[in-house]
Amino acid sequence: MSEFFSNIGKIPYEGKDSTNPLAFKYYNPDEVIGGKTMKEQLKFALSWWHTMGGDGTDMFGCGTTDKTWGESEPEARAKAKVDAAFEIMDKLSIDYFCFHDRDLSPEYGSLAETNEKFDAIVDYIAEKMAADPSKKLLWGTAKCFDHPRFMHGAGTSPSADVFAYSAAQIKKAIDATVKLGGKGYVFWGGREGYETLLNTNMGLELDNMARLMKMAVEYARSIGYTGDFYIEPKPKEPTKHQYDFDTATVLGFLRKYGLDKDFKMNIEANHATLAQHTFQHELRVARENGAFGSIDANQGDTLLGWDTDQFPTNVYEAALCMYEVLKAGGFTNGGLNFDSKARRGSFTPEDIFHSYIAGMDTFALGLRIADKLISDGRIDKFVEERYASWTTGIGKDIIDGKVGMAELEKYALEKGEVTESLSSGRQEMLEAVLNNIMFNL
Ligand code: XLS
Ligand code: NI
Ligand code: NI
Repeated sequence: MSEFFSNIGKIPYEGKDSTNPLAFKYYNPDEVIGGKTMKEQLKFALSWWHTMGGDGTDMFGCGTTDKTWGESEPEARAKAKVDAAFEIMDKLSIDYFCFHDRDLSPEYGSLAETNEKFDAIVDYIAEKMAADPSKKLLWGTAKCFDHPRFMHGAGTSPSADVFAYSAAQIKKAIDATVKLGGKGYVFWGGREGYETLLNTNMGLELDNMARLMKMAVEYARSIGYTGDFYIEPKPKEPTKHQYDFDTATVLGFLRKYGLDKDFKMNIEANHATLAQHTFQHELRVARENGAFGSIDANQGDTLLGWDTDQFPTNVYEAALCMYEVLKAGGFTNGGLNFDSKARRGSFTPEDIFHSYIAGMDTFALGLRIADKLISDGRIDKFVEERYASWTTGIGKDIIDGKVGMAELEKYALEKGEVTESLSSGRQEMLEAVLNNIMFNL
């Protein structure tokens, strides 16, 4: 088998003083941080669609980088992609990957033929994984948004035939996920949303989306799948109104349809900001609701209003993200998938490596800072003290359910003005504490 990146060797960890662009400065896979190795804490994953398929095409022009992997025929190319992906993962010390079915193998003439060719590639990946058990599938998903048949949605299509086709495609993607030992299956509502309510039966569409998810869970469990299902919230793009707007919206949906036991969140940084939330907000909402699952690591651009899927380099955001991950007890079935693409102008093969090194080092720094933030304790202690009134006296009585409206009225009347019970929120001081920890590594 030929080497695709013969000018690039295994990326070493050289530490923060290294100036070698093809070395990690902060990601030291076997170093223990917060009780686990960095490799176990971060669980980095390669995204098959951006890394193996994305050629820089945008709405103003064709691709700028060659992702044909030296093969013109689709079957040979799909195989070459597998070889190249394993080489990239190996050289970058990435253990996990994520795929859409069609990233692995494209559509052919009929669904039967498409499935047959897809199975062959999945078998080929299984062979490669058997030869190198360090390579694992983080999650799989089905690309039910690309082909024209999905123009009005998949599970939310007005056409029952499209719904059935989507179910067939998802069944196959679940089979592949299970076969490759994946512990996650993602539903990102590609075109599950609407453009105008003038043509939309919102109630039926949401009921149907839940029906499809329920069937998927039942099927997967019936073939022995024990992993998690994730919904990946996103507020808009491609449709104007995506149903899975943000974590809070998705939680309401899951609870309404009794799906909350099987589903967790796959939180993507750029989707959080598109919903006008911070990345940390989305992670916190998921964590507080026991629904934190996995992460799509990337970042948007504050000046642009779409999903730019940039490789993450914002250390501040990564630190606050990893703080939430550590507070959630770390990843279980989930991990950090780089749903990120090199900029269109970063078109050389080496840019794949530079991009991942930048993203991985950013999250390695984030982990180091978050661990320090927790062991330093100033922030957590401040928050604890801010809520101290809930641990004794009337606060404790409220929490213990010992008082109602009448008792609280009596208490307030006796107490008089309560403004003095408040203390400063000290936001600026806390931001300075975070900076102090960040730049004291
Ligand atoms: C698109 C989504 C997509 C999902 C997987 O915005 O991020 O890539 O992660 O379908
Ligand atoms: Ni994503
Ligand atoms: Ni996205």
